[in-house]
Amino acid sequence: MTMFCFQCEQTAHGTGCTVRGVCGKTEAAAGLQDMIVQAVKEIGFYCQKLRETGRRDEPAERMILELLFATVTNVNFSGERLYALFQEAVKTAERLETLCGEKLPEDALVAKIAQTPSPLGVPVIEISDRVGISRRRELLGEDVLSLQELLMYGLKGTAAYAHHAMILGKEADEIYAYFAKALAALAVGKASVDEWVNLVLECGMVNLKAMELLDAGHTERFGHPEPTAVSITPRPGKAILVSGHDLLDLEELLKQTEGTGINVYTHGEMLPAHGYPALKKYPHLAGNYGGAWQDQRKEFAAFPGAILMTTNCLQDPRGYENRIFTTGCVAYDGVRHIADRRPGEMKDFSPVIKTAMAEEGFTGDAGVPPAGHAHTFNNPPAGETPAPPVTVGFGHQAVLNVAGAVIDAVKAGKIRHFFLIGGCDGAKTGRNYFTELAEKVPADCVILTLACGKYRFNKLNFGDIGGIPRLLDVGQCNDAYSAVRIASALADAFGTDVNSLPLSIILSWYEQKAVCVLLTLLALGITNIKIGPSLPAFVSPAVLEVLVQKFGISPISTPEEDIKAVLA
Ligand code: FSO
Ligand code: SF4
Repeated sequence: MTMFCFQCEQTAHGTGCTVRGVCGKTEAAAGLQDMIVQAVKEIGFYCQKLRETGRRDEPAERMILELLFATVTNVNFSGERLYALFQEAVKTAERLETLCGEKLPEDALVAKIAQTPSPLGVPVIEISDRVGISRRRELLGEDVLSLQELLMYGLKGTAAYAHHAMILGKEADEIYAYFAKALAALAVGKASVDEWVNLVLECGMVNLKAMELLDAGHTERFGHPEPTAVSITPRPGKAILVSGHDLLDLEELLKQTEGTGINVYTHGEMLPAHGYPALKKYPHLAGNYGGAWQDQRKEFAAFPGAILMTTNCLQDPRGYENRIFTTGCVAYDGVRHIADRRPGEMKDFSPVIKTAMAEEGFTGDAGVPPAGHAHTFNNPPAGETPAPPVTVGFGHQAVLNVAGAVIDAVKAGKIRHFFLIGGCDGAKTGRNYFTELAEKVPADCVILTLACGKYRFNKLNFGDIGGIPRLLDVGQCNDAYSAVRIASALADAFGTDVNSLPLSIILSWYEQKAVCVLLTLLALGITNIKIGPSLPAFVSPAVLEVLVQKFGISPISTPEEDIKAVLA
């Protein structure tokens, strides 16, 4: 079996991971993910056939989201769990085939590649070899492969957001209908270049819908985010750290830890939770710990309590595997997994709570960083003044509430330009660009930020412009929806379109959720986006040329040059 994966920004040598993922994914896990993706294409094909005859298979359509989410970078590393998912996928594909009374056509790409319409009955490893990127590149050529993978990674990211929304009770038929249509196209594999491009852009619009649903799910349940100062100094006491994006998991954990004396800390993409009224009301939601995902091995090792990963980004947990837990779509062999909630019930986080109680917890005086943990919090050594809090909670409602003041400040020339510096963080040294860029943004400009890339600069003091903070943290990566709402409202207020606003978008990307957010921005017609730290390996030179011609996409250069170009 030959592994080949190039779906994320840290792919080996900027071309592809071939032996073991830079993320830590094994060859076996990569092969299983290839097979799951192939099975999802077949499921999509049959879902589309059912829809064409006025039928719908809801469990299968929901399963598509879960299966694709499991193949997103840094989500599921567990051979055992991936194999179980693959088996479920195959059973579903077979059930649908019977229901449809139709088989994938003999000349469909899936059949051609796998040489059998269903993955069943062929050794796992052989299938992976037949359906993986290398084999498909031989059959499709570089550019069609590139377009298909761009579509698939957009689908994976969208599936993750739609899955979150689904858990919060928010679903839309148009999302499922699109997944069936796009996956059927990938299964048959015969679209023209224009058709692939259209499917890719449609993915962007469907992702906007998924993010809108998720926003509604969050704000209806937890209220609209409010500007909130978040402590980054630990409190003495037992502790649980919650990472990932799933606010419902956090809420249930907060409920189950009430009165236990355990303090709950947010990590990474959980930071925006502090802005939601229904979450910030818990006094034991104690603060934010650490930086972005790629620092977790050092920071989790130093955390004196239990850790819960609700979504990506997970890294190899060796050293603290006995006190870290996964849940939802996340999995790692040897790590305890909190099972899904049963209808009408909460997840049972008692193993996490029990583990936290058995750990030492933070010691020392209130407000003083405990010895040995100072570095983790960007704080001075123990005994000295703690670091100031960070402020979150600038979702669309909070920003639009002060839209009048913002518009006046722009008209009066007090705010010259908005920089949206958002996206993922990662381990590459080139990502210092984003810190330097934020630092060098002129004092009469405002920075909007979202997702985990913000940890590159969110502890710096940017001050304010006439009471409007210069750094506005819009939220998680999915809150790109809020950023779109804010930009559209500003465009309306100025009687112009988003491209004519004094607004520039500089995206840092890492995994497939960033891909679907980029597709959303492109589908909305937003041009001249800069992306970094490097361009995706799966975008071929010809496909890049299309993106450059159509949307003016460009790679980042240096902070000085980019600021100069933007403000020119
Ligand atoms: Fe970051 Fe990871 Fe939110 Fe991603 S924690 S990198 S784009 O999973 O999803 O921003
Ligand atoms: Fe490599 Fe990224 Fe794929 Fe992991 S997800 S194997 S790092 S390309």
